[in-house]
Amino acid sequence: MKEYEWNEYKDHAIEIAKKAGSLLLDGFSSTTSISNQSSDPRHLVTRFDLESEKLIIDSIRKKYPEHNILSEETGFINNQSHYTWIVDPLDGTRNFVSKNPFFSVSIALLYKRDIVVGVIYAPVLDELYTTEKGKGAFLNGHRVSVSEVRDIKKSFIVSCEGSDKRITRSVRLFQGIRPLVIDMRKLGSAAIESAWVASGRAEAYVVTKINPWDIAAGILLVEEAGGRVTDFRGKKWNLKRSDLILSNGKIHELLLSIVNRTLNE
Ligand code: LIP
Repeated sequence: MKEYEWNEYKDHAIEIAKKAGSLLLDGFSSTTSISNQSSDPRHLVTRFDLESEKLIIDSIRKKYPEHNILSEETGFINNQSHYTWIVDPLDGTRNFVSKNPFFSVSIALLYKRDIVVGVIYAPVLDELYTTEKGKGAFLNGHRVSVSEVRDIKKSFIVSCEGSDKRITRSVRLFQGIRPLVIDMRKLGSAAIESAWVASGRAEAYVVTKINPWDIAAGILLVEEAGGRVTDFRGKKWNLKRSDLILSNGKIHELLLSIVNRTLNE
């Protein structure tokens, strides 16, 4: 695979993330109330999730009709390709509905088992995070890197329960980690939380049961920013691994042992 090809895919992901972001921005700014389109009241889906997803999927299908797409609301479109686009058309729907600006569009491209492109766009913040395998991580065109903090006591951690509805483990993780660090917060968008690790705003993101569309772009972003991503057993990410630590690398081993001690107590 030639390098310039990843670049072409990244440019396309940027173009559609920005278009989807501007659609979301219109919805966010409008005064009309936003209803849940899902029959399951625990799963929040607005018309903006669906419109953003349609825009992104239509655009990918037009340009790369032979590729697979895994998207939050539509599921898996399997064309038996080595390429799979992983899409969250609106990550942080709860924030969006509550008029909290921490929401984003997240688009990643998987080639075989490797994430090769990642784009996260937070339209209200006007922050565009981009990455391509082997080429570094960028925020609005400026290179970013993970933080240099090595001391857990000086670490700022972001966290969420992903799709873990029982939240027992995330409550225990808060009890186990929070007393040891500067602060531990939930921002409400996994993509933004991982982007914060990549850009050095947080030392780590600890998450249980996260779905691939929430995290795929963020994983490559953190790795390309010099960080480390593993599951709670220290194993490399794959589509089936959902309990994850994304960190600056320096506090990773210690955080792994704290997480395991806390959950196995
Ligand atoms: C959300 C995540 C958020 C997590 C939620 C949910 P959605 O994604 O990004 O951080 O706590 O459980 O998965 O559903 O808004 O795309």
